[in-house]
Amino acid sequence: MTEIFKGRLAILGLGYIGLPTAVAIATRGIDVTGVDINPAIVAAICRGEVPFVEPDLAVGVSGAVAMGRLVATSEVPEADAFIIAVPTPFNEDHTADLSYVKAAAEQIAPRLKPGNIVVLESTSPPGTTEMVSSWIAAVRPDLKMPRDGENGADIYVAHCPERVLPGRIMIEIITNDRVVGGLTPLCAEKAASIYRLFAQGEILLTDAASAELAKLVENAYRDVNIAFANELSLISEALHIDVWEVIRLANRHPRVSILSPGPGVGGHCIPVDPWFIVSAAPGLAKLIRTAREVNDRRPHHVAEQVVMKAKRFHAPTIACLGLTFKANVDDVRESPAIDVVGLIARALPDVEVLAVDPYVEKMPRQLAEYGNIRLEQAYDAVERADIVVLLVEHDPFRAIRHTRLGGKIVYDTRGVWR
Ligand code: SAJ
Repeated sequence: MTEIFKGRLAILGLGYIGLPTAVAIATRGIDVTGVDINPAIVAAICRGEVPFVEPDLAVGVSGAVAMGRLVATSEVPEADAFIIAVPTPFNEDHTADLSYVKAAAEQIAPRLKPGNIVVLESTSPPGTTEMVSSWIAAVRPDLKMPRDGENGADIYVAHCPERVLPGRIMIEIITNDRVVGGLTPLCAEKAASIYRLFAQGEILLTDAASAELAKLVENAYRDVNIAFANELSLISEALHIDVWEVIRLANRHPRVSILSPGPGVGGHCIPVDPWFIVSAAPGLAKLIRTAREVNDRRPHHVAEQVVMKAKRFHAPTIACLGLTFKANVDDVRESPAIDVVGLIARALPDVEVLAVDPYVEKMPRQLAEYGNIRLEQAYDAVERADIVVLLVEHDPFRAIRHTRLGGKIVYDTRGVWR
């Protein structure tokens, strides 16, 4: 059976995943309603604009809105399929905060009719898709929700985790393989009919819990690999060996592929998702927990190194290049670079810290409390600085000429100026 979805579709959450997915589906001739609780986001999309930077997304949104295929609103409409793409942050104790997912399920519930499909795309701990089904059941006891081992249900519920890389979302949303896990095999098949509209990668059908854990495992795998690289960086530093050279050589082995050390792991996925595994199996997920701790400690280590270097000067100027959570994006949430800049500014209150980022126009909220941080253009900051700290490998920073760094202390946490 290779059914392809026809009908109307609603997507709840118009962020980095919901909006690109809405565009991918709308441009395949499906009427899509995007729903968001933030009126500014709804208004921007209605004007055909994108509220954040992501290559090729702006042209997709303006095209889909102009064609009348994509509309945005704050009310959940009636539809044939609903995709939930809201955030799943974590609580203080590292358990998942499912309040947005629950609210979305409860908003969808009153609109549901027999035959409708509900897909959870938000990254979630094992068991969440099952919970979505029970939250809906609590509002709509009249509907027969899917139950494993039973045929026949009014509503099809599945999990299809997103796997796109910020900065390459519009490409990867089409080309990546997709995992679709249903509460029953028929649920998976129904949900897959939506992704067949636009996905060129393979669609892999499974059960909901396996899909949930597979997604978390992908990001935990990357986190552990980066933690390994960060630990190698500490070891190499102590042994006065260049970690980048060591990794470059080791990676020439046909079965070794070590990621890169850096000032820490940011974004909303990799530093979050491993904790969902840890909280699902606290006594067992030891390596995964340690990797998290190693990576969370990185910004402190980098800041301590900079402070030590600064002590050699009377009143040094420190330029920190990069504020976003990774290269060539404008996203500063969960950014280790911001943590490093804040830690330096706090440890050296009398020192001027120049923060530089071509993607950041105003002082990020997290740094606003410090009186000794200034946003500066790259050229001026590098010119004035005694110490230059590279925190994010944005393309314009890679292009800075070595001659401009002459006579300065350079701390390149990304290994791009070697
Ligand atoms: N980082 C390093 N060293 C590296 C690679 C990355 O320190 O060698 C840092 C980055 O600077 C950044 C953080 O890790 O701070 C995360 O960046 P990333 O590019 O690895 O990942 P994200 O968060 O942009 O996207 C990840 C992706 N997951 C995987 O590659 C397994 C993406 O495919 C997922 O869709 C996304 O998480 C998500 O939404 O879960």
